[in-house]
Formats: sequence, structure tokens, C-alpha cells
Amino acid sequence: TEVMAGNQERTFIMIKPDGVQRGLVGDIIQRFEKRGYKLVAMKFKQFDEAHLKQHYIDLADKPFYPKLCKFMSSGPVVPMVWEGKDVVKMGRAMLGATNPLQSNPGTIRGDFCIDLGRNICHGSDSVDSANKEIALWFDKTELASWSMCTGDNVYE
Ligand code: RTP
Repeated sequence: TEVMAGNQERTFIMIKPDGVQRGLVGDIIQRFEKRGYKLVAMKFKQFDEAHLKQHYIDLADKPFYPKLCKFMSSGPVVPMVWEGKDVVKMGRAMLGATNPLQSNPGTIRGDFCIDLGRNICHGSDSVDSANKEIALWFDKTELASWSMCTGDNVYE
């Protein structure tokens, strides 16, 4: 396997149906862009319940699994791949805690959410799950190869 440069870590971020319906797509994308991360792939599409069941397979034994998968397939979502240094951990920090009651103001959830089941975005919790999720949501040919025009201004 290829050796990845330190700034080529990738994460899977997804705007959920509630985030789309509330008109927060632009704001969420903008936060990742402004931070300096690179967009590698993105879709705008409604997916079926079977696909969401696969995405959340690790939660299959939780009581909220069926309603979560049903909600997530109730409207279009925006699955994305973002790339950059420590983007998995930083992505989670930018999203804020899963439960909005614990998400700090300034985070995406801390600024826009009230309810756990309507927390508007998803982010991979490890490099390992990021790789799995990216493979589930995107074909290799859908991952764009391009260079940002940031020169040496984002990374020293
Ligand atoms: P996500 O995958 O969406 O980024 O969230 P997470 O890892 O922070 O949280 P996880 O525990 O994996 O739960 C996934 C999503 O399920 C919903 N949830 N509902 N008790 C409940 O009703 C409950 N618990 C979790 C949340 O929308 C959470 O983001």
C-alpha cells in the first residue's frame, strides 16, 4: 500500500436529511473549506434503507437502529469525503458531541441542534471506520484527484 503524507488522511462526513431540509448544506461545507480541508468527493442523493442499515451496521443491536435508518433514508443526504491533517479527529471536533446537549457552541451541532435524533451530520469516528465508510458510499472513480491553491499557507 501507498505511504500517505501526513496531510492526506481522509474522513467521511455526511449531512443528514434534517441538515439538508433546514438549509444547512452550505454552512457545513463552508466550515470544512475555510478550515483548510480538501473536498475529495460529494453526492446529493436519497439512499434506500438497506444502504443506511449497512452504514450503521455496528449499531444493529441498538433499540434506535430501525428508526435511525428509516430517518436517514427519508430524504436526500450529502455524503462527502474530506482530506487533510488529522481530519478524522478534527472533523469530529467540528461536528461537536453526538448529543446536542453536550455539543459546545461553535461546533456544527452546538450551533444548530437540539435533539439527539436530529443532529444534522455524521462524521467517521476513526481512520478505520472512515476507510470503510468511504468504500461503502463512493466508488474509487468518484474520488477526485486535484490540488488546492493554498500553496504553503495551510501546511508549513
Ligand atoms: P454519527 O455516527 O451520526 O456521527 O454519530 P455518533 O457516532 O456520534 O453517534 P452513534 O452513537 O454512532 O449514533 C449514530 C446516530 O444515531 C442517533 N442516535 N439516536 N438514543 C437514541 O435515540 C440515539 N442515539 C444515537 C444519533 O443521530 C447519532 O448521531
